[in-house]
Amino acid sequence: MSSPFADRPSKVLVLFDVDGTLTLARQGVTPEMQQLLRDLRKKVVIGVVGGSDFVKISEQLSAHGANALDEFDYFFAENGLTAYKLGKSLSQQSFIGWIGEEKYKKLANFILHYIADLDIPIKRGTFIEFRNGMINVSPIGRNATIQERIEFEQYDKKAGVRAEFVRVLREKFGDYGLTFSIGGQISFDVFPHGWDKTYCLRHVEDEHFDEIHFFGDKTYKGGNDYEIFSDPRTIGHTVANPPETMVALKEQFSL
Ligand code: M1P
Repeated sequence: MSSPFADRPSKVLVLFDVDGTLTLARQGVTPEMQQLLRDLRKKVVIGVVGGSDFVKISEQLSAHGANALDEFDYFFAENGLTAYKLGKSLSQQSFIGWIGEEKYKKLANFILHYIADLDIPIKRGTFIEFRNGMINVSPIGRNATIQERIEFEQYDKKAGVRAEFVRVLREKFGDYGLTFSIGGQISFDVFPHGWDKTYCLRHVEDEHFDEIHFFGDKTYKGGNDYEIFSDPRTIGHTVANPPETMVALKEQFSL
């Protein structure tokens, strides 16, 4: 069968993280980035792989009248646990199906007790966000505003609230087979070992790309881009923010 990407001059896939790479954290894509990605797509196959859920990522990338699903060849939310190829759904994974109600209840109860006892400057709402393929845990709560997020991130750099929380969970639930990944500003993701961003690579195997590039900002050990960045199947690129991504793309792909 011929590839749906036969129109691209190179058999190359370029995958992008979202927050900190294509957009600022939880914000929309700029028109300049959108245009650059459209130019890149004329040359190679492009995809996005974010830790967030589908609704949030598509909100961020659907800016300026665009429909995010139409702008990317591959669209991977929750690390690829929710996956689309050319706008068509490939598959979904179930965290609760994997962990089971009893074990999840113990984990959720422990997390909520731990947060209740945390003395941090402010708390908002939604401390556990239950997703298809993972849970996301936030000590301040996911209802924090953009400003409250920024302040929490600064506070957490010194206080290490999330690092200590994750340490305790790893110790307490060591036999659960879970990965705890601090990827954003106010929270961390919890999912089974192997359900990190490398998970999405299984969805592209059938296209036998010559090269798979990955651009991300949290590519250091412990960051949620680390596994896919250092995977032998990818060529990893570290960027600090969206403007740096644009410079790197222009250089790498002569745009
Ligand atoms: O994409 C990185 C992370 O973005 C969000 O993190 P936070 O709300 O802490 O900034 C979350 O959606 C998280 O799941 C994701 O990994």
